[in-house]
Amino acid sequence: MKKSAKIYVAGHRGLIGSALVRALKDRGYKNLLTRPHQALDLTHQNKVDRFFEREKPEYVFLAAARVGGIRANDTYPAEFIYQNQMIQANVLHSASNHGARKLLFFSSSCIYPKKSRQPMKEEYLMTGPMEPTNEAYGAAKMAGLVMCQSYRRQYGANFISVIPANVYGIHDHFDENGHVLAALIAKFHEARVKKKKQVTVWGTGKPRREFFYVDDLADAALFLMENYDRAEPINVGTGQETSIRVLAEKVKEAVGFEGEIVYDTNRPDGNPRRLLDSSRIRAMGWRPGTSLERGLELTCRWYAETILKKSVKP
Ligand code: GFB
Repeated sequence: MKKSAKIYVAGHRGLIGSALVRALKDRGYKNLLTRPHQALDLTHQNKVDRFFEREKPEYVFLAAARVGGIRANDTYPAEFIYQNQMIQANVLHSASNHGARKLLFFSSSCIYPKKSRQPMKEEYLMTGPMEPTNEAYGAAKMAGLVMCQSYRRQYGANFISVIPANVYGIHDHFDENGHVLAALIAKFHEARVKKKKQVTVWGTGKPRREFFYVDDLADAALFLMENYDRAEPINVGTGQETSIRVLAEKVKEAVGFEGEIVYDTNRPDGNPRRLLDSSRIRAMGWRPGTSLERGLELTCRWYAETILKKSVKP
């Protein structure tokens, strides 16, 4: 990508999109194209197509999506499957119609089978049913991946798909509909400020996740935009697993909460394990740079400085 290339980041205010904009600006890309949701609703085919016709971006990062943690996925499956399919169908189709040179689609590690062998290699996709709590989102994210492959096969479009591990970081949703790490930061902060004695963590605490700091994902995405041109999706993660129990202890410590942790086993655990085999991107020379401790520190600091000050009153 030339520094002057016209690059569209779809979803630039979200967790992943905002990290991409930071990374692109840091590296001197000057011609970034973004549109807030109010200006361009990506679920509307005509609006999206007119936008691509007028702007003709050369490169597209498709980070716009309806996302959330286990509760949101489980509560709003219809919205998750509808909105995600609409967004990706419109953006991929218009990018192809209006001559984008390359597009990178963010899929999700929840597209792997619930009972997949671990660590999960790209070839294990579609070998078994998905975890029910995130099936609607996973089905949409699987369809997006197959759509990239189909446009490549029929039209020669250079569309690639990335499968990230559980992404976390600044600009995430810090509430009960958020992903576990952000949701726990919010819970522990609130408990500390309100001097509560207990924090309730959902499930058994036994599931394990591969937590991946969002700036590392943005770095990997830029690397793949420059270096990867294949139909096969590619995993990106840290290779490290952490149980929810250990995560909860780390968040408790990072936030400085001194009370007790209790587990609500009436809440779902979701996938028991979800560890990606990222050896393909590793073999290309890419490595993640942020430890979970460092990523947690950065995320907690951002949360305290931006969101907590406005929302929680002692
Ligand atoms: O990030 P998360 O919500 O979703 O993490 P997934 C869920 C795990 O954390 C479950 C436990 O084992 C929960 O029981 N957990 C404990 C909590 N306390 C909490 C809490 O307060 N909030 C939340 N959210 N979880 C995601 C999908 O699945 O995987 C996304 O929801 C995406 O769509 C991502 O695909 C990769 O890790 O289960």
